[in-house]
This record gives sequence, structure tokens and C-alpha cells, in this order.
Amino acid sequence: MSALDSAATAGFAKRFAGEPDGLWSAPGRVNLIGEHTDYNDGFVLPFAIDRRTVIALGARTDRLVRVASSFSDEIVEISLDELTPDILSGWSAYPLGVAWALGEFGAPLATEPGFDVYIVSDVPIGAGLSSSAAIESAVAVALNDVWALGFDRRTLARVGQLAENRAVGAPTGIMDQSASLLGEKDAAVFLDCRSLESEVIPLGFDAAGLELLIIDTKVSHAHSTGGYASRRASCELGARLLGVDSLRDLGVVDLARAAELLDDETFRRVRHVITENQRVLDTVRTLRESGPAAIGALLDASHTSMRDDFEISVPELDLAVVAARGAGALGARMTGGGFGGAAIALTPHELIPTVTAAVRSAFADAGFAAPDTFVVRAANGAGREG
Ligand code: GAF
Repeated sequence: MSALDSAATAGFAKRFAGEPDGLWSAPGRVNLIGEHTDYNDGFVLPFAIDRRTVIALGARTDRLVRVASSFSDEIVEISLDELTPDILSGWSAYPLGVAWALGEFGAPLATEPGFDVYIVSDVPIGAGLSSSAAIESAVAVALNDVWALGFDRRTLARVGQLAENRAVGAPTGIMDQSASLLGEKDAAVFLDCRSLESEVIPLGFDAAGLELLIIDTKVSHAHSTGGYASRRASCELGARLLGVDSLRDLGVVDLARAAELLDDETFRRVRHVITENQRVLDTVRTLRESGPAAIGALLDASHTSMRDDFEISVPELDLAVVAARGAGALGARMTGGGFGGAAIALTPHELIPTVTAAVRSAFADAGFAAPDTFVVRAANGAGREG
């Protein structure tokens, strides 16, 4: 039993004075490439990471739901009869939102038993590594088992996304929950966000002597406010003005026409999405044909596009990328929704201390708060523990 498993079992016993029906877990994710493409029906290439949320969950004989976690002293209680997204708030909106969203996808919520759930996690919060999708996915697989719903993983990803959109209020896409549910060890998930078809792409980092270093800038961000929604709105505006259902329907050949028809800002938002979709396809091809050491330039180009065209980077992320590259990383980019969070640096194993020291010293010189740095490995997706 892992330390998180033991903590989940002990926490459940302490808060609810009983034993759970079982333990379920789901990982956070890092996105290798393909940013702000998911809600444009495009391509993404994330992977599930070796940081997980574990939940202990037990069905009850009545209709009550109680949720508790290691990150809060409160126990939130609600009856399944009262569960609507509008009354949910705070951290409990993630697990409770999933219970509600399962009903929207056809689970017979009116007749299901309530449940107690206790949540622990070592996915850093606010680092852009999808601590929220990890909670949603763990609860989704657990209730799918306990309520015997029989939903497949693609559907559970859509359930998690609906919970995030309606209960949490963040207008996010399908990438994070898909990575958390579909991830496999040492591989990335190549997802077509239009068809929801996915393919597992071996990363080959070990064989190439490479690591993926996370540089968490500690600059906090939230996708339920401001910038994320405005970028999404720009993309929708661009698609409408260009006469397509979504930006997925456009390719690099359409950029000249886009430049003529759109104002400068909308054009740059559109250009990011079009070129980022192409970079995802190029990254998958390069991984297959030449291996991971050859994808550095694509990571760099992705960052430049997010900094200059999509304008979702911050000075800390830009500095992390420049310092990591300068110290020997093969490629680096901000990852996730932006406006804070983390950067990734594809780094030869033996250079991890050098790159880490260079980033730390650059942050100190710039007067920025010290970042957190750690390596992540691609791990399996959500499931029952043990
Ligand atoms: C956040 C969202 F949750 C994802 O859906 C995705 O849009 C990402 O930002 C940007 O690529 O993680």
C-alpha cells in the first residue's frame, strides 16, 4: 500500500468512523504540447504523471453524500436530492460536480445510494498539473464502479469536463480529464479532441537519457476567471468570422486569408491555434521517426507562440524557459492554461542539477520567488487501487 493509500484509508476512518468500499486513484497530467487547442476541436499530447489523487469511498444506505479531504478540515454534506451545480462551491465542487454530471450522462441519480468520500493528493495545486482533473477522474471511476454504471473512459472524461464547466465554472476543454483517465506508463496520449479518438504514443525518454523537468513558478492562476475565457472567446470569434465550425477546420494554408479578414489580435490568437495543432502533429511524427531528443525545437516554438500570439505567458514562465534552454535543456515551454503555473524543460538526465541551478539563480537575480522544480514520469491513468 502506498503512503497516499494509507493516508486515504486512515483519513476515511477518522472522519467517517468506518471502512470504505475501496480506494481509487487518478493522476495529474502535464501537457507535452498542444495548448488551447482542445476547445478548438484540435489535437493535444499530454501525459499522466506520477503524482496522484487517491480517494477512499464507501456507499451509504441513505441519500446523503459527505466529502472530506486532507486539504480542509470541513466535511461538506449534501443530499443527492439537492445536488445541482449552482449550489456547489469551493474544493467540494469537484467531487460533488462529478456526482451531478454522471446524472446528466444518464446515471439514475434519483435511485443511487449516497456515499462518503475522503480525498488525499500529492498533485501540486495551482501548478498547472491538473490537480482538479485528478480529483474529478478519481471520483468518476469510483462512482462508475460503486454505482455499476458501465461508462467507458471517454464518457467519464466528458463527465469530468462537464463538472468543471458547470460546477466549478471554468470553461475548459477535454484534455486534462482525458489524460488522467487514458494515460499509460512511459507514454503520451495523442487525442483528437473532435472525435475523441486517442492513441498512446511511447515517449522513449528513458532510452534517450531524457527527463521532463517541471518548473513551477508558483505564480497562481485560475481558469474560472478572466484570461482563459477571453482567449476561448477570441478563438470562437475567429472561427465565426472565417466561416468554420471551429479553428480545427483551418490549416497553415488559411493563414493568409485569416490575416486579411481578422483584426490583429484575433489573427494572432487564431495563428497560435492553427500552428499549435500542426506542432502537435509534427511532434507525434518526430517522436515516432526520430525519438524525443528531436522535439526540442517544437517545444520552443510552442512557447514563442503562446508568449507572442496567444499572450498567456508571464515573465516568470519566460525566464524559466530561457534559463533552462541556456543551461542545456533541449526544449522548453510553458504548459497548461497559462497566466502562471509551470514550464516544462526536456532535459538530458545528467543536466538536471545544472538546469535546476540555472533556473533558481535566474529567478533570484530577477527578484522572483523561488520556483519548485521536480522531474515527472509518465504514469498510468485512473483506476482502482490494489
Ligand atoms: C487548461 C484546461 F483545463 C484545458 O482544457 C486546456 O484548455 C489547457 O488549459 C490549455 O491547453 O488546463
